[in-house]
Amino acid sequence: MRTVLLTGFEPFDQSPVNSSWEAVRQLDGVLLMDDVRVVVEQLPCAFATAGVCLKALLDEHRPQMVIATGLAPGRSEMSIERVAINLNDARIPDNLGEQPIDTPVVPGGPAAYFSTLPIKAMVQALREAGIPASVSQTAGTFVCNQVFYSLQHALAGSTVRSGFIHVPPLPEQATRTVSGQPLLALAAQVEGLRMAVLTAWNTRVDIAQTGGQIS
Ligand code: PCA
Repeated sequence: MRTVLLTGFEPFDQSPVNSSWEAVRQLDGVLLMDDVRVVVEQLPCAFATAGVCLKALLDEHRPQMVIATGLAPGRSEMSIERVAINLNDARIPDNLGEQPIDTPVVPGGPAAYFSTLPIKAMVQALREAGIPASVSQTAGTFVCNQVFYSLQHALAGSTVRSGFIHVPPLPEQATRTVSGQPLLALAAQVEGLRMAVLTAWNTRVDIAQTGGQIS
């Protein structure tokens, strides 16, 4: 049996839920095909423990592909992240009260890593299914970026492909977000993640389609 590891985060910033965890937990044990199973795990939202926890999960599950996910409070689309940077700069404290400012994720590591997933094909598959999606050029500088960078660093040079997806808030989180902000229903998030995983698994060479921005 081959394994795809899918992670979501625990709640943070006083929110009672984290949409990334609510969505990924519904895919636990799903078979992508007869011999490919999705395994789901939750990561802590803390700089000191998230990366350590992720590395332990890589050792435990020995996955063939990894997709980490997190909540992006200000976004309305499934954001397929392109790049992880070697920088922590926290606007708010994490769940352990830590708030690093301008520290590296990995001292001496490369400035950045690209996703090794077919991000354009994933965006296209979601859009064709009517699920809002786009390529994102930044995963921020908080714990999600730290996990994304740690993931790419741990798997650099291996055959295991990996990347990160930010998901929008759920409708029940609306009171915590800017009024009028689009949200995305849980069912759409779950289906979007399932399609993203399946497309990533089945697509070895990404498609050439614009996903860029002017600024
Ligand atoms: N989102 C935060 C950290 C945990 C999460 O779900 C982020 O985007 O960094």
